Amino acid sequence: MEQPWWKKAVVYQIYPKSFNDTTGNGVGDIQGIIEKLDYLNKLGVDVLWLTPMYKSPQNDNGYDISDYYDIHDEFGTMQDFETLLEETHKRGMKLIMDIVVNHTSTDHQWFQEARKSKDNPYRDYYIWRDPVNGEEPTNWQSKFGGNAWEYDEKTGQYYLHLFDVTQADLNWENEQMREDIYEMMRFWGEKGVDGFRLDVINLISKNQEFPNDDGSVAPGDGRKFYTDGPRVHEFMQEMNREVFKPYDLMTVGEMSSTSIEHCVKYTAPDRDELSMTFSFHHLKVDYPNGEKWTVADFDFHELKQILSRWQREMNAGNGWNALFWCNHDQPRVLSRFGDDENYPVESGKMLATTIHMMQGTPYIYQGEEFGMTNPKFESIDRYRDVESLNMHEELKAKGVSEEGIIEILKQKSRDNSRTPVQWNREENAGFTEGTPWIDVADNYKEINAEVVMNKENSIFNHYQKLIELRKSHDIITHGDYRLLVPDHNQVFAYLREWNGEQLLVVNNFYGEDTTFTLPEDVQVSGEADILLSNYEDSAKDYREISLRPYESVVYHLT
Ligand code: TEU
Repeated sequence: MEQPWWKKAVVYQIYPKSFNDTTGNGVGDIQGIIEKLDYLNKLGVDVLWLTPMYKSPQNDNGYDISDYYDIHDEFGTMQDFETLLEETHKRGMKLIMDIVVNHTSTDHQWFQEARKSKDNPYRDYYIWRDPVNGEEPTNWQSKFGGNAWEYDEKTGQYYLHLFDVTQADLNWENEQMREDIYEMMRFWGEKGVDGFRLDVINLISKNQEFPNDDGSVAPGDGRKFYTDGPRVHEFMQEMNREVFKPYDLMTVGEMSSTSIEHCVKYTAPDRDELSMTFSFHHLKVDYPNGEKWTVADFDFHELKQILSRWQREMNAGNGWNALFWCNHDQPRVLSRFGDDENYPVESGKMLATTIHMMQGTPYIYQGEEFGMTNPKFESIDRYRDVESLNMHEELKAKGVSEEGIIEILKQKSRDNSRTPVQWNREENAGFTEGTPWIDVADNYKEINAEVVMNKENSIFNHYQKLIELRKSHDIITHGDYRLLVPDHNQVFAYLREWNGEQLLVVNNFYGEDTTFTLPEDVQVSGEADILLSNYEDSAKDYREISLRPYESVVYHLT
């Protein structure tokens, strides 16, 4: 059977606001992306994903869209966008847009109409409920803090916002609203975009009874009433029929608190829903008891178990994973699961290998390819993210000290990944000639794309090789997966098997030496070649390996 092209592709995520500014206003723009297309081509990625660039008041950096048909002024014009698309295609790459259809900005014309009166034709495009005993209709919490319902004086009802109060949830029960959304998506399909990343798409179908949450997970959690909700698969199939199929689009759904069972359903080819899904369970291994807002080490065993389960069970169900460590909502992986001070190059490469040798479509987040780190901002005035600012207030109200809050934000804030891309040693790391909207990390003179590109055996080279390997070795795409030495306290090793070939991937996740012994029940065949390693002289004999700090080796056995 012919496989879809995106099964062998590697995607690069661009957060335009922090990518490259050509106008000097301190905010990245579309022309800035065009300037760097050759750089991206050199890296070897196949697809670019741009986070939202539509018109928006930018309360949540563009995830609050006020006009789906227009480009936000600071980023440029529709003409710029068309040029970007053309230039991307000229270089043999594809481009996917980020689309947010769980909610719109409250500045969107639909919401402006909807709030006017209860009988406005757009009223039902959103989710309105009467007060219950003079209070919020349910106790559900917003993901950015506080109750998820906002009272609107004019009509005396509450509207639902699972995120910021300026991000009103759309009512997917309304057929006309759905048709308007599909029409808008077709507009971008007509322009020639190659696909969509669908923001929190598994939250669009809400339990229509809107019950209170009894607090079994956390007080007022609410997630069980809208996560992978009652009609979500039906809506995905409808969207596929109306938009994805006719334009032959690649699609990746961002799935909040989902399950493997649902992700198999979203992505199994015979169900005609999505191409692949992002899930986040492996990025909660430093949330003790589910609590993100605390300083914590990560649980290495849990990390291995979660990634391995998703590898095995998605494969078994014919589903397809999007593979990633970083995005614009997550801290930098090098600071999180690696060692950004003592072993930045070794651990950066090791982490890349761990995820890129798995089955799925890998995503690289801007700056990851040359080892960007968390900026470690020491005071609240350097943070910009709405979630971080809200949490600062919430934690303060709970009595956490200012220093304590900063320690948490240094580890957990979404701004950790949103600082400007460090292009070179010049002022503001070459990102802007003006004042950047958020500070550049202090380490830009040592860690930047230019320095790294001029070094042999750099992290950048390592990413290039990983991308090439995926193209030249089908086993990476098709092979079965087996976790080895699950109880080892330092080593994350796995075996891929396909068509009489094997890949043995061995990673030391810590800064101390250790050894790996191939389990006796593993049947290995023939000769081993080292496909990739992060030390020059890794051991050829894979049966018993002494591993140095963060050492990572990929053996190909044929
Ligand atoms: O994120 C969805 C989401 O649930 C998160 O990863 C969120 O950032 C996290 O729960 C906060 O702790 C998507 C976008 O990627 C994010 O940037 C947006 O803010 C959010 O949706 C709302 O559109």
